[in-house]
Amino acid sequence: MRLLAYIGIGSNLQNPVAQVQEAIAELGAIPDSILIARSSLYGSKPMGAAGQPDYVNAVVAIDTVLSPQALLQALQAIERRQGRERTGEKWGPRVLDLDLLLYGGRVINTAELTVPHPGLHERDFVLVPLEEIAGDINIPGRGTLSAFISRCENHSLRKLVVV
Ligand code: A4P
Ligand code: MG
Repeated sequence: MRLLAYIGIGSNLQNPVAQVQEAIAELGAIPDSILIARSSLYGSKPMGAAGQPDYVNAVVAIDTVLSPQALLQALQAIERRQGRERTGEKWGPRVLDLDLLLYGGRVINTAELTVPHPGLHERDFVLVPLEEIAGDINIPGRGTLSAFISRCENHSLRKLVVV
């Protein structure tokens, strides 16, 4: 069955703008899937460890027939290809982070996968680009997106003009 999945992209190392753009191209090449929409790129102040560089964030929508597990594996393969290393540091700097934000209207709670993504509704750098391409959608089990945007912590989000 085809459905829409939303993927959050984040990078704050090794030319983050280029990392995010490359990731969007790679996301568009995932088998059995079609890239439907991509948000603008946004600059944001880091959530988590102080002293790390600012992030670049974006969100894309993908029409897919892949299972959520297969999609997660495809995301992790892209992270690895772009040199992602898992240091174990919570909210530490990274070359590329791809999070499965929403998978249709599904709620998933397994050892490998929590969907909707657990931090989604608290992060302006996810909610604002998501709203740009999805509008005021329902976040399954939580409520409408706009209700969270007004409440979440401010990371000095700014739309980047990329030429
Ligand atoms: N996993 C479970 N659910 C999901 C899901 N919905 N999508 C599991 C993706 N992965 C999911 O992931 C650890 C495990 O989570 C995976 O093996 C998968 O089975 P990871 O990518 O190694 O961990 P992580 O992303 O480093 O998790 P962490 O530390 O919770 O980071 P977050 O929550 O992703 O946040 N500040 C700004 N301004 N912008 C950012 O983008 N990003 C982070 C990272 C910190 N600060 C930031 C930003
Ligand atoms: Mg992640």
